Amino acid sequence: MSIQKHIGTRYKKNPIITKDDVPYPVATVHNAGIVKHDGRYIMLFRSHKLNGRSIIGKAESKDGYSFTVSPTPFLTPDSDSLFAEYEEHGVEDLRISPVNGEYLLTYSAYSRHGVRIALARTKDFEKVERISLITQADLRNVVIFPEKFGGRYVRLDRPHSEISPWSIWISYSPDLIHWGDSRVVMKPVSYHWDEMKIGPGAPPFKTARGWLHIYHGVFETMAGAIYRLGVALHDLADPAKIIGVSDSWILQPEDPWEVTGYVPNVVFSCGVVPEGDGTVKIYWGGADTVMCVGTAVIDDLVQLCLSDSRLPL
Ligand code: BMA
Repeated sequence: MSIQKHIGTRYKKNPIITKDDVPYPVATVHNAGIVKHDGRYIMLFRSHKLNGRSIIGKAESKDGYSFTVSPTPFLTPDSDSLFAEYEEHGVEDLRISPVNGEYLLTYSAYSRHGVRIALARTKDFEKVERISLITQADLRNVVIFPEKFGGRYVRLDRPHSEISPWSIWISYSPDLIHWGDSRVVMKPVSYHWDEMKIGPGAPPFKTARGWLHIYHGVFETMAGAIYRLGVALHDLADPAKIIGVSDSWILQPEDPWEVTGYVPNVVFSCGVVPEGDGTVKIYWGGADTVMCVGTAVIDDLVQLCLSDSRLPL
């Protein structure tokens, strides 16, 4: 994945899912959360409907490369609870975190009131239960760590600000409903590939050296914004502490379906799958239009954070 040349490989048969693989009318397939559940890869992807609003579809695979899309969407805006008012303009960019024997789903809920994050849970990817709206507007890109720390759930999030470039924060909760103790953990760097804004990407996963987090960073050019992926390592015991952040991006738009599409020059990840052989499958949306995958060696990503690190703040 010309990831810094020697780190990672793009899958040769990208893109792995396009709108033509979806059995209901959609304009795009992108920004998917993914986990391995009962030996199968379950992907929950975002699609723009033909009215421009987003819904979440489901796809399954035995090998992580070849996916079959379910005949009906997995999650559409709610119609009859408090969630309905806040999801009226669509649901987007879902992340999946396995915690305590269930999967926590965080997704952007769009409405006339702005964008906020909704939290739902599932055990089997058949039944979904909405739990709570866990942020106010304007905030999105919430990823929950797969373990609790000191009895509390921990998330990375990304508030919007008119005063400071949009940055990555951490927040804690005893019950998945009330969140607080928030503080900033990582900021964009001026005149750098991520100088405009950064945000959480895939839920972090555990390595021997720390929690590895693939995030996105944005650079504004005269021809529009470029979305790239970067990598950061959080302390195993205290995820608010960042041990290292790679100075270089690990993936940038290069393939034709990343450079051109619904939104040009975007690679955006909401999910990765660490494998038992020391590699990680990284999934990303290309140009907000198609889904792609690549692999990297986990140790190489860790080393990048440790040996070529920029300051997190
Ligand atoms: C961000 C989000 C993502 C999207 C990206 C590029 O602000 O809306 O869902 O992939 O922009 O368009």
